[in-house]
Amino acid sequence: MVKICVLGLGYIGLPTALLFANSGHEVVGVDIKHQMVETLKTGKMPFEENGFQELLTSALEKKAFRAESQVEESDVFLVAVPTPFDPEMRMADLKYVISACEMIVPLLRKGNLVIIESTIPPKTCDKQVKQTLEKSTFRMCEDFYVSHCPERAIPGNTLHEMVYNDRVIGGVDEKSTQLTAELYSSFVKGNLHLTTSTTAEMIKLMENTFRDVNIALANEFAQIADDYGIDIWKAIEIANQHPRVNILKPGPGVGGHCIAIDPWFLTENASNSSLIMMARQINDSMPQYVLKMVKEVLAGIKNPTITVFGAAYKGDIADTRATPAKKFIKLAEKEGFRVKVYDPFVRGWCYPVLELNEAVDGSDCIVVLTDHSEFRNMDPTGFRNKMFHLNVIDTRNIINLSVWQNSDFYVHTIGKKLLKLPHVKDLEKSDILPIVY
Ligand code: SAJ
Repeated sequence: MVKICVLGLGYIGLPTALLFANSGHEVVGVDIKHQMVETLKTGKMPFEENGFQELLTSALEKKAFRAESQVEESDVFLVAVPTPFDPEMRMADLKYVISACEMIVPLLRKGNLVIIESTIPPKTCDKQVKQTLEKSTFRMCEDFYVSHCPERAIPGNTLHEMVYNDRVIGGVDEKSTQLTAELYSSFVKGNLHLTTSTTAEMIKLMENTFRDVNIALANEFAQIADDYGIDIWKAIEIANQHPRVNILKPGPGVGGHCIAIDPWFLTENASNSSLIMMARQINDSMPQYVLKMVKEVLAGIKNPTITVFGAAYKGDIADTRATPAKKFIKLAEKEGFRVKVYDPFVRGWCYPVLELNEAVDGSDCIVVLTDHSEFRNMDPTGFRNKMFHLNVIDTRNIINLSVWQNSDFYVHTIGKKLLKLPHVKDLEKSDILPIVY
């Protein structure tokens, strides 16, 4: 058993701390957010996901986990604080990682292991982390050890992926790697891939960049398909039958705290990264593309109201970090649209999230932005008497086309041109612009 101090009790730090606590270690979880620590002290999870509460209850019963506001002397320090993106510089902002390392400095002892789980640009362990920790009297690789063990779990299925996914473990030297691998083997059931810290830093960023670039490709395909009037979803389905092709899904853009940000950590100091930057640009421009669809569908309608279905950045979670919905709503409001929002998971967002009936009342168009399961199975019959015009724009291709069409809705799907006129009750046909989607 070792004593582990986890700095940062967010979406990754807290479940990681609890997994270690349930695997026979003594864990102290530290966060600068006082409220978070207080909530944990009462035995409650500050945020919910499948299995989190049970894990906390069991760790507390074993007396293996404590939440505190101050860092304590330990055998292992695990840093899982956020790495924000500095949009002006297009660089990783390492202030929290460095400040966490600074908190460790006065408590550092000979033989300690410091693990960075936070996402960091290549060379961070070798340079900034080393530099900060060596403000103590100790030297890296002689007195203390450092490694990068990036988190790779997907929000929505965090616990399962933390336990069963393979892990990448990169130490600043062999001993750091070995010590870290030994520790993680206490709960990880996937394979442990041992490498150097810089390679591990690069691998994590490559994984998310790979996904971003491939989503950008799908988004570009969708726009080309709209130009040609073909169904991109059918085309992708058929193309993906090829044994070496796996095209991802188009959508309203890329959200979350990782995929929309990590590519910039890779490019910040790179001499050639035009493809990665271009992919970022394509994905970031998707809310504009969706707005263009809305404008075409609602052309000619006075004082249009739209209803956004989905504020979360992806399906069946309440997470709104960097959600494309926010940019879309901002742009739509600037264009003069009145915007109402419905999301079955999200509460207390920067825009009011309404109940379903209130959100569709008086609306001219529903815009589905998130792939929540509820939207897949939704029957819109009840909206008919509430909405002003029966249009729906599906940016995820998830709604049941025939059910919505049977309810008299005009369905417009991204990447799937539908050559029909929009549903406009109160206009002469001659006033209506030809519809493209
Ligand atoms: N998206 C699409 N089309 C797709 C797939 C996703 O538009 O075909 C969109 C989603 O709707 C969402 C965004 O991309 O807005 C990101 O969602 P995601 O499910 O791809 O990824 P995240 O951000 O929830 O989690 C990712 C994961 N990384 C990879 O799959 C390579 C996860 O494993 C990482 O742990 C996580 O980033 C992280 O923390 O880095």
